[in-house]
Amino acid sequence: MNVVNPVPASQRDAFDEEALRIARVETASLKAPTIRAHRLSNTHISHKAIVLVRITLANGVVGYGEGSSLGGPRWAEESPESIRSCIHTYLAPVLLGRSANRFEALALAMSKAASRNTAAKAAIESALYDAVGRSLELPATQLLGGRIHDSFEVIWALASGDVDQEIDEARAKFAAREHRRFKVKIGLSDPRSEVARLSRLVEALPGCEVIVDVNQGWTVAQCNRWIPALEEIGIALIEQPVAARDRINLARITARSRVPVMIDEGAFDVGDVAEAGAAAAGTVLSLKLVKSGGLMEMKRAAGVAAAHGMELYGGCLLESGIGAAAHLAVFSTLPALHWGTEHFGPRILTRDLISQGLSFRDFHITCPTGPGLGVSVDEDYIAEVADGAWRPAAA
Ligand code: MUC
Ligand code: MG
Repeated sequence: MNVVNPVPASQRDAFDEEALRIARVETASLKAPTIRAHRLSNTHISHKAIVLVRITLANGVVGYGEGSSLGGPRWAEESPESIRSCIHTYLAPVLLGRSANRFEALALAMSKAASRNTAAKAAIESALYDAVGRSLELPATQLLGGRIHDSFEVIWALASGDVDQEIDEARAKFAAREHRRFKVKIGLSDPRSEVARLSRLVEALPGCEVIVDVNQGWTVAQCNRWIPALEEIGIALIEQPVAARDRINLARITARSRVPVMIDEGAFDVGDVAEAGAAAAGTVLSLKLVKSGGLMEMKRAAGVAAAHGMELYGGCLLESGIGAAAHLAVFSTLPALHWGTEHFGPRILTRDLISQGLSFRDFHITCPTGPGLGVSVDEDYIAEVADGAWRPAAA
């Protein structure tokens, strides 16, 4: 049978790679204030340091990406300063002039130009998906396999360390039908007092689910002693209790615990995920762009974890609406995101960097549907909180 394409070849050629060439790569660094101090085992913040990437294509279309870090180089090796300098010195020069739609080739070029530096690479790749999606008038999800999910249950993190404040905060979120799952940051003080804090929280929040993130704060001995107490009070999930490098002990802890254990800082790239999966170091994986180094790579990490029977959790590093949208673009194309997502970052900022595109309703966050990442970036507010204005990278 002859298949006749009704569109003439000249019009079919609307997909113009010349128009999609990367003409400019710029970065800005921001200090966006948060609504309260956010305390983790190894750092605390009262403003969020953000690196933004703005990529302009030959057709004039602009895309945005976000590079996240926490407490400078504390949560992981990358800091706002290193993210910016890596982009300007090593990544932008291998991208400028090339077609932005060649996502895999550009990721390869970036991996040859710099090892790791995953937050920097993720920021760039987010901006590429945004710019290409906007150029083709397609949501980024369409370039990632197409959407399966429209929204996810969204977790809120309690991290002031003051239990009365945390109870009030959680009750207000629950009453507003914004959140009913809460992640509590522990590993900051002695485990006995933290278990008492958790016990009060669980009691004060009927109808809610409480999970904990130890951020590598416990020794193996502390895990053996205190995880049974977490189980007793009904904690639903335990995130990264021991040091990131210690997958052997994480596997032992996972095998002993009846509460599911999630690996976060201990698994960055797909190789880490494969090793963690094979060793059963955690039965849940936290997915983060800053760990995977890009949208496509995060999707691959999800596939590898799922092949090892791991459940998936939509992690964050307190990104604004720009970073949240990039994560949601990938999450919404995954067969399953068992634990929902914790992209509360847009709400921990006193004001988000986007003016529209995301909504929090009925305990869920709704995935954007517009072209590219589907969010409208608020350049005026960005200028207000910039501590390093937009700077172009040289070829
Ligand atoms: C982490 O380790 O998960 C994400 C949420 C939060 O409160 O801290 C971050 C980092
Ligand atoms: Mg974590």
